[in-house]
Amino acid sequence: MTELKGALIGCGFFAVNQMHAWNDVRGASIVAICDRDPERLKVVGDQFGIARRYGDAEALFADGGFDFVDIATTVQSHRTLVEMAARNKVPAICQKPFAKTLSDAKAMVEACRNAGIPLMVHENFRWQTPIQAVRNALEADAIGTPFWGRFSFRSAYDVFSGQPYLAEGERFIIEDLGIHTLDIARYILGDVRSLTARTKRVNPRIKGEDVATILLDHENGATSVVDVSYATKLSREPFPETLIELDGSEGTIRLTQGYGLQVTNAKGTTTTDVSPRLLSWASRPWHNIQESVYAIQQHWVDQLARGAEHSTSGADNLKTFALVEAAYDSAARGQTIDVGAML
Ligand code: NAD
Ligand code: 89Y
Repeated sequence: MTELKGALIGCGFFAVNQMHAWNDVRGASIVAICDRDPERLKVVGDQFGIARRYGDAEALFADGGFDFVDIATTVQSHRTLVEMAARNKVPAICQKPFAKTLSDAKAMVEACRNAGIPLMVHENFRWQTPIQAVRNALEADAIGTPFWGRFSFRSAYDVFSGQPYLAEGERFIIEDLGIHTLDIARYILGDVRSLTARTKRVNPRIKGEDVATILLDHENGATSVVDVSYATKLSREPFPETLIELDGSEGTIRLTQGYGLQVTNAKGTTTTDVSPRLLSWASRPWHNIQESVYAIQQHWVDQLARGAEHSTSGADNLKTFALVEAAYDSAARGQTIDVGAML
């Protein structure tokens, strides 16, 4: 496989995982990095031995010499940087949340489509080993037709020390974490017709909501609940596990805390350990997320080589992003939102 050259923009908290993963990915490596903060640029440049360093993304694109760009900045700069990639005809990966608004997200997808470049959103949670295991069990027809689901992420893990900006935004858990859980719900039970949500802020030291309960009506007739919380103090902290319950016509699936997959059907009950691997550079409890970063980045390279669409392409992610907007809208107005009408 020819080695693709990549450039990474945004050398912050999470980008370190992406840089480690690029070292492991077959068929690509990072040749240039960019951050407007000189200190972050130096730390990451020195840690990963990257000589080409830029403080300004325009200058990075002007010099060129790379086949794709990996945008790892926070959401404020995503539209500008994705449109810059499109103008320069450079295939782009963009971190979640993809955009500040659905209309920005649609414009970004359109810009890349018009430029003829692939665009993938770094929506990595569906790539987690336990989530893939649930999807594989469903595809193997282990429980017949699913009619109900619950996708649950409840924790009191201190995410604010690593990502202080999460305490400062008007919006918090749906935009930051629930976006992943909603994507998993779509990945497992299919696209969503309508949605009803309720939110709460429990932690007085943050600005946005830290609890959300969301009811989804899927197009295939299934109903699911997505419930997320960073205000839930448990005896055993589950961060960053998504727990899943699925009821189907022929049985049930339970993804339980500690990465157990329980499948019950006419043959009885089987329990399998679906723990993620602990990659050489990973650390608990983040290893589940870290492994999925490697998986999605390998998928980026593999699909580019095949000329095939990415699982979390920009176009696919519009359907997840619409759920985020619909959830805030529903919670604010106390109404059910027609998701199809937003797309
Ligand atoms: P961060 O603030 O630690 O890092 C962002 C970096 O981008 C900073 O160093 C900043 O100086 C730089 N930057 C911002 N705008 C820039 C621009 N226009 N040009 C050059 N550099 C610029 O943020 P973070 O915690 O690393 O989060 C980054 C993104 O990753 C967020 O969107 C966050 O939601 C996402 N994230 C994803 C996951 C996941 O599992 N997918 C996990 C954590 C964070
Ligand atoms: O930013 C978030 C994400 O995407 O995964 C977990 C996180 O780091 C904190 O909620």
